Amino acid sequence: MSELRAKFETAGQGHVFAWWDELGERARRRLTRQLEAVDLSRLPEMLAAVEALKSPRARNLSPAPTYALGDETFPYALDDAARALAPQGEKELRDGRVGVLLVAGGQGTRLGFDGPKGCYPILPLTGMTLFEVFARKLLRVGREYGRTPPLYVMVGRHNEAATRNFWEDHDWFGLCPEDVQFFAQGEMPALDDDGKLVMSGKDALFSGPDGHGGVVQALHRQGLTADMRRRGIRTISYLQVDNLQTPVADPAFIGLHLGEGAEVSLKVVRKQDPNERVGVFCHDDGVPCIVEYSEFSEQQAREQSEDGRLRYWQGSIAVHLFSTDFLARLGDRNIDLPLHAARKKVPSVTDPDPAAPNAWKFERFVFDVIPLANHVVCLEVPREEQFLPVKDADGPFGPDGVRQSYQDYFGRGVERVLGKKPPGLEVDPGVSENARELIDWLKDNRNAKHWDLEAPLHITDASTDKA
Ligand code: UD2
Repeated sequence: MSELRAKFETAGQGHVFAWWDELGERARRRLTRQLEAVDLSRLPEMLAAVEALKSPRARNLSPAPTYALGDETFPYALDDAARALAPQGEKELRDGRVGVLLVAGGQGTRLGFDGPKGCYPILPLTGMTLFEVFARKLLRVGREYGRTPPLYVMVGRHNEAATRNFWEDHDWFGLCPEDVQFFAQGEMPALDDDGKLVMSGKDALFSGPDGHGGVVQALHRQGLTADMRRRGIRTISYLQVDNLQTPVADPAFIGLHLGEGAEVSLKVVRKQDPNERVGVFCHDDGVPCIVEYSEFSEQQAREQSEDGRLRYWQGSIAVHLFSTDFLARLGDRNIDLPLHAARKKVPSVTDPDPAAPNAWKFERFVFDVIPLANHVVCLEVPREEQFLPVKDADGPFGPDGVRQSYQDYFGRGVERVLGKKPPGLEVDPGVSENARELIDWLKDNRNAKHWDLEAPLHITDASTDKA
């Protein structure tokens, strides 16, 4: 005990024991356990992250090469090179060499939803949850290629039990339980303006999720990079649970990644306007990276190229492919991604419900692996086909906005084949992930039944009289 206290005092953090004398036996044990887990050697890195936020370093940015869309008009097409390499991705899926990594550590707080974000009922007619959407997409990949990629789900400590219970209560949505593995990400403490660790109670240090970048070390520590290798998985498809429209395992993307021999690949969409709040893929001093929108100057964000379009147009949608060897290398070498500081409201023992941001929280960002990779490939994808995240309570990225965009997009597919948009629409993710596939499916099934387009339409495998 005295050793622990001396360690914290030497680091200028002796205040964590301020209420020690008031605490009972159990509370003292709890606090001791928590303090023993704190790595005080991280403090200088945390303070440096605060300084970096206050005075960002100068960057030497330039645009990065990207495979742009082959057809920018609905229902869109990817770059020819990517499409040509799709068979290589399909083979990888047939050979069972692809795994899916879903990060779902976030709560639905910004949505006004009290639970893990993945449990949010999002689809417009049935209220299917985000988790089920992803599971049904995986089952479809399994039907198509004969192998269902194993799923790794990263959760936060605060939502681990709720997430596991939800999947168990729903019988893993038809997936094989051995092929669905949950793992918890790490946590980081917070600092106040004097660089002191924030106490959330007299017997508790504040600690919050360490960001999606925590995934690299969490996979390694919990033996999952080794599990991937044991299963013969070469490529990991990384997705964030809030993006309803992202394909779980895109053969063209996988084919391009393998064909190019990349260690990391990423998908981008063309930024809608200079100030859109997405990270931008570019070069910094010639090294590929993603720079957060907040680090772009107004002038840089507005810069145009000769064709009059944005010079920095590649908005990251946080969809990546990682080679398993690359993930294993980062894990083996204990490489931590850089810390980023953010000013946030942090409940503390002196102010349990702060009205304004009062402290510094710290996160690692998964896209910081990009500069560490030997080769990086970037593919543009159609925004409405692959980027529809549920982020906020209202607006275009609120549930209503997302459901509207979803129905408008798939409605265009229905209209193209059946001549009219129905008043409401849902497409089972097990039937089709995008309007291109839906158009083909509807052409095949056009005459299989009478399509009532005056009422909301729910398209499932059972929607045809043939089924
Ligand atoms: C992220 C990107 C942004 C853009 C956008 C696309 C960052 C910092 N910014 O913005 O550039 O690409 O996504 O949608 O990433 N999560 C965890 N654990 C954590 C934190 C987040 O699992 O500790 C998950 C969370 O459940 C969600 C995803 O990561 O699925 C995205 O997190 P976010 O909502 O904080 O990212 P956002 O919208 O700020």
